[in-house]
Amino acid sequence: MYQRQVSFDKPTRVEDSAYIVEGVDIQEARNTCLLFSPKDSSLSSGALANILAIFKKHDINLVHIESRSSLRVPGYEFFVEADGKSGALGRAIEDVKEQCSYFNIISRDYKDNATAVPWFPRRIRDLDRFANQILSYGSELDSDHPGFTDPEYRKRRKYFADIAYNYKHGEPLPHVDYTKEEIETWGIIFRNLTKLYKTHACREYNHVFPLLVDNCGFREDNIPQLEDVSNFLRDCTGFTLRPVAGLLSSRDFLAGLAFRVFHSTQYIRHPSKPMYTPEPDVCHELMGHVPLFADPAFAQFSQEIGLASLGAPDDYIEKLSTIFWFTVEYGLCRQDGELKAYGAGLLSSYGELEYCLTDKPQLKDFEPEVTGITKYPITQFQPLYYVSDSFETAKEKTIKFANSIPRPFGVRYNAYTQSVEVLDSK
Ligand code: HBI
Ligand code: NLE
Ligand code: FE
Repeated sequence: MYQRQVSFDKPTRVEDSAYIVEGVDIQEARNTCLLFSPKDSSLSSGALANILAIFKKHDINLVHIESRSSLRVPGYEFFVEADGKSGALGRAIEDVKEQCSYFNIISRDYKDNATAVPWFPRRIRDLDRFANQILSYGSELDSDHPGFTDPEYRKRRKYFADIAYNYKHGEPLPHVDYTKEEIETWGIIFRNLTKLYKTHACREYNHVFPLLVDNCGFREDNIPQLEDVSNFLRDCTGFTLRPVAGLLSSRDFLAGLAFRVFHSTQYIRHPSKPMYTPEPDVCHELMGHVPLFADPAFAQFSQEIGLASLGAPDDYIEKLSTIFWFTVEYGLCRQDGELKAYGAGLLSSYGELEYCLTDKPQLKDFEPEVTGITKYPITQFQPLYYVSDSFETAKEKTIKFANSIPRPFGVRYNAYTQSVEVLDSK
């Protein structure tokens, strides 16, 4: 993660047809959803039948169909998920489009099709599809990584990457027996951080932390299990954790948040650099992120960023992940006239937590439009932090920004079915 790269030696999964087999994504077409209104669908009752005949002619199965009256045009609107060979699907799409007054494609191949909207998960189970789309596998270390020349550490990283790679939604999170050395590293970080939280962490953090001590085994001599922590979070705000084998694309990582799912690493940083690491590790996820995902307002704020990202164009994903960086990762807030840290990257690094409240860094007020286009370094203490008054204000500002993202439909999360509903209007 010191440098993001795409190639890695990943195991190939063949038992499940949703995954890549011998380099061909046989489910590629299944990732394609279509949202359309047939012309004159208010006048002709056979509008859908005509469309279905076109799919039949091209040998395309529709594995999911929804219909509703359209708010955009007189008559009906349909949302379908198509399954078929991509060439045939392309031809079917051309034919169907001609019959429609409104037509949208949601596809993984959006880069080749200027009118398509990027694919996004609609059911929580769809997050399983990210498992094999990791930018760098957790065991690949760059030559400047402190563990690069440590074979034991590399072996351990491979172990963690493999257990996460094979995880599927609904399974218990893998239980890990940490080594004595790993627990010692955690202990050093735990001891130093807990000395700082009283004075440096925001009040919401300090409210939740003792609950994690009581309920999830947050102790100097114990690295908590993701399963226990995930169950605790589910009870607080419905957030859950998912193990992840490496770095996800920003698009995929943010999409998880729409479902209140946080992709979490499980390995620990190299023992030679406990006070700061640029990579997420189990200390960062548990000490940094977890306490605030237990806070209702913060959970909602995080989910809003996730929902805004679904189907958003690439340049807006960039802005949203920058907003994520300056809030969820490195945010400061003002409480009772004092500056406090709420960003996870600060709350998991005793080096940067101390530094961020000194007079060295520059401070600016959080404004999504400006914050979203700010450049930042990823391997050193931040030169600039953005300050918010509260999670509620940060959320309101972010929702307002999200509404400016061009997207031909709206989305709404249904917590009962853990799925995203695609709406024809915002
Ligand atoms: N992937 N596994 C993982 N963990 C992260 O913290 C993470 C990621 N991908 C992208 C990312 N963070 C951020 O840089 C933002 O782009 C969201
Ligand atoms: N710098 C953080 C730490 O040392 O815990 C991790 C940041 C991950 C984005
Ligand atoms: Fe993080």
